[in-house]
Amino acid sequence: MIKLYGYPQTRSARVAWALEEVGVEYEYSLVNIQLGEHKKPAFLAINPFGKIPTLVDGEQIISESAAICTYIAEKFPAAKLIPTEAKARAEYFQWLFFVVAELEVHLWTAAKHDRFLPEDKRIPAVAKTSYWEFEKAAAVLSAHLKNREHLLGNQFSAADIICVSVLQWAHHVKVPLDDILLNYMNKLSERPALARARKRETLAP
Ligand SMILES: N[C@@H](CCC(=O)N[C@@H](CS)C(=O)NCC(=O)O)C(=O)O
Repeated sequence: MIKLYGYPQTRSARVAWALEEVGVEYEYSLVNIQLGEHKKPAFLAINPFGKIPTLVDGEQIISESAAICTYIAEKFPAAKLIPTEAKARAEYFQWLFFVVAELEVHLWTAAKHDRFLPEDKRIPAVAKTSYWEFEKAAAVLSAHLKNREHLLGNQFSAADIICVSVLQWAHHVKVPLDDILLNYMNKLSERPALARARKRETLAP
């Protein structure tokens, strides 16, 4: 059975969401990052990078939430979380990489320089510039979503899971989002699979 290593309110929520969308049974293994379990030998033997989410499917061990969600989308094609036709797939990967490499990276850099790095490594100006970079990428995303319900138009995809998760994070830390982005985020956040994923993470032993 597929096993997801995760912790509530982290990037593992994206993977739980994708798993719930495809409707597969999976085991949820809680890695308590507050207690540093992700840096202990038992978990490092699974993912030497010591990061969650990590997915184990038989012999296959996968990290990186965008790669994991894409793997799930490919493995369970009936859920249609990734297109099959070449042009639509190119669009899927374009937006997925945009979200990870042009949007999320700036939020994460800002968050690190705001509060996660050791104090002597934080540079307030880097945080400020990163929020500015995030806003620039968010404006591109907003223009794309102006007349679209999803990143790929009519089709909900795993790229939306990653994108909505990044916007939820931005919203949570009070980064302003325009109405187009808020509507997109709020609408897709109503999907029942996300509610099931959150419940599953909260109930994890
Ligand atoms: N790019 C990775 C980031 C993974 C990541 O940084 N996960 C965080 C939780 S959201 C983590 O494991 N943090 C613990 C640490 O870095 O020590 C992904 O998208 O999966």
